[in-house]
Amino acid sequence: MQAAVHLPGDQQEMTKVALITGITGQDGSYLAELLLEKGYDVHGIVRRSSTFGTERIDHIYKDPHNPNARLFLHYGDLTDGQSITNLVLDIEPDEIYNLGAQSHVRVSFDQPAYTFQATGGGALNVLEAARQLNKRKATKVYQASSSEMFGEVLETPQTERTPFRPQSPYACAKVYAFHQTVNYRESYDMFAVNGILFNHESPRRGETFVTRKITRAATRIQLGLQEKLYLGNLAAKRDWGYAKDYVEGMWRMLQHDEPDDFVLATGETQTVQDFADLVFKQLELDPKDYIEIDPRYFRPAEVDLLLGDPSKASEKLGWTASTSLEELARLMVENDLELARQEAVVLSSQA
Ligand code: NDP
Ligand code: GDR
Repeated sequence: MQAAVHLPGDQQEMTKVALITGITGQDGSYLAELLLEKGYDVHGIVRRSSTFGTERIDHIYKDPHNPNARLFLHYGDLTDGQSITNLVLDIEPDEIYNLGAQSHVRVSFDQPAYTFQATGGGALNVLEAARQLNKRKATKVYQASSSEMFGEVLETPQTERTPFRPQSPYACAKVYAFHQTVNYRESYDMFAVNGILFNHESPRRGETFVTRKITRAATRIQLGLQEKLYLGNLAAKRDWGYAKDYVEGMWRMLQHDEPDDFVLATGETQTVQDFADLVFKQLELDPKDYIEIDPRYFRPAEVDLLLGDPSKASEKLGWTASTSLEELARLMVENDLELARQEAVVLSSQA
């Protein structure tokens, strides 16, 4: 489907405009690719830092002086509400995807206040900016809500109706953002939706999340670059899918005829140990020889089991997670094996 709308009365086509917060992250990079493929102009908000943090989107970025450029980056920060409002009013996006967040659950215990400001308050800043824009132009908002909001296990599988019992500062901030999204939808008649996404991974996953930590370590171990892999709770169960499938679901939520909240999940759950076994097996290594437990990676509170029911998204959006965990692990292993090979070449050239 192309992102062009026909104006009544003439044949002029308008290109749709999207704004993505968190565009430099895993999901932001896949979503930007998807929207560019669909013909959107894509704007992204990036944080200023002393080094570039745009590795995940460098391959789709063109110099803005290039007449074919359709991806535009702007400095901003979710904690700076005025900067978000200014950008939204300047860009006038048709669709806003709020993916920016301090997204690491373990880190949120170390930085609870900042996590709230970025992950909770940031969402409010985006909604408020959209409300201002809505006075002159309709815009839609996607809020990146999370299965972490379910927290303590009250029922499985978890659905859009399962109550929230958050168990980390991150999850509490996401619950706040979830409710504000519903509140803005109902109070101001806005098209604002929550995607309640279960864990989704990829070769672009941040290296301190457990799946990528495992694929990076196992591939480095195979090439003799690392001896051990230190992990925390191996018994935790997660419903893991492929990020590329999930960004398609985000887009479909904003194309639905009415704003609503949707779970995206695979409907299957595995332990961290299972995922490690799968990866080490693909590399013909025995995980028992390499994995050790380091209590530093335990969390003050742990979400023991996440298992999502994606049937509402399947029925109403025609969305399903199409990549198996085995395939996902293979994609990640292939990518990380190549990175490890490159590292080995550099090291041997220095020897
Ligand atoms: P990442 O951690 O990979 O990316 C987070 C993005 O947010 C980065 O672009 C980061 O910028 C940006 N960001 C962080 N703080 C701020 C800030 N103060 N102002 C502006 N931008 C900021 O996350 P994912 O791509 O994995 O996840 C995307 C969203 O979906 C997040 O909100 C996450 O909480 C949520 N989510 C993720 C799930 C998953 O399994 N991946 C599941 C459910 C929800 P920088 O690059 O500069 O750090
Ligand atoms: P999660 O992802 O907390 O579910 O949040 P993460 O990969 O960090 O942890 C998954 C499970 O693995 C256990 N674990 C470890 N985790 C990490 N990071 N490092 C370890 O060494 C380790 N050992 C065991 C954890 O205890 C946990 O049970 C992710 C993020 O993307 C959130 O932003 C998102 O909202 C949720 O997924 C859904």
